[in-house]
Amino acid sequence: MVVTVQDTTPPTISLESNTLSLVAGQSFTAPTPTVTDNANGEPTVTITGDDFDTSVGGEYTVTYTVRDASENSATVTLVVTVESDTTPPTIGLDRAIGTIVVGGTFTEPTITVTDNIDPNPTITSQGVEIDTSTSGRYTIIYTATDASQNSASATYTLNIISANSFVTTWRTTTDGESITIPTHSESTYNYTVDWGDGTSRFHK
Ligand SMILES: [Ca+2]
Ligand SMILES: [Ca+2]
Repeated sequence: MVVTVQDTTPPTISLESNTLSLVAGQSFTAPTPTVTDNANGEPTVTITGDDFDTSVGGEYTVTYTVRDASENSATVTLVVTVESDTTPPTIGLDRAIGTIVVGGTFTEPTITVTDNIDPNPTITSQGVEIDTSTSGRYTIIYTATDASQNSASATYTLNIISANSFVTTWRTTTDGESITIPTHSESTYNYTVDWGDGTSRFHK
């Protein structure tokens, strides 16, 4: 006599936690569930709803279904909350000011960008076209924008000076020390003081 025992007991499926939080832009990997069944053989697990856009804030439900060989099934859900990224990138330039003589070559500053989420924020620059054939002063604004459209800017100033200009360098060693640059009252001047601490001031 052959006795066939019908398996009518569904598998069980559970997650360590039924909720999960992400910040927009972080990658999502569906956590592995714990599965048991009364019968021999590995029940199959299918996951749906796990292909949501992690760059968009919101609440998403991921459904796990486990099924044994006798078509008994059970489900468990995971609610994923994606928080919007509201933190702008940081942008830095290796120098805030540059000086070249007329006819010289402008080399862009080195730009350093970091963000809390986006590994590659977009960098754009804004400013008038630089004409190195005449003296002048240019301002270039560099802007970094992350995937959630948060942005930050840094300003670069380029001075193009005529060839008969010169640079005078002064070293101060004590706090509050003053220096005097000799000028003639009947002459006109056009110069920039670079304080050496990242700040500078243009004078006419
Ligand atoms: Ca079963
Ligand atoms: Ca960000």
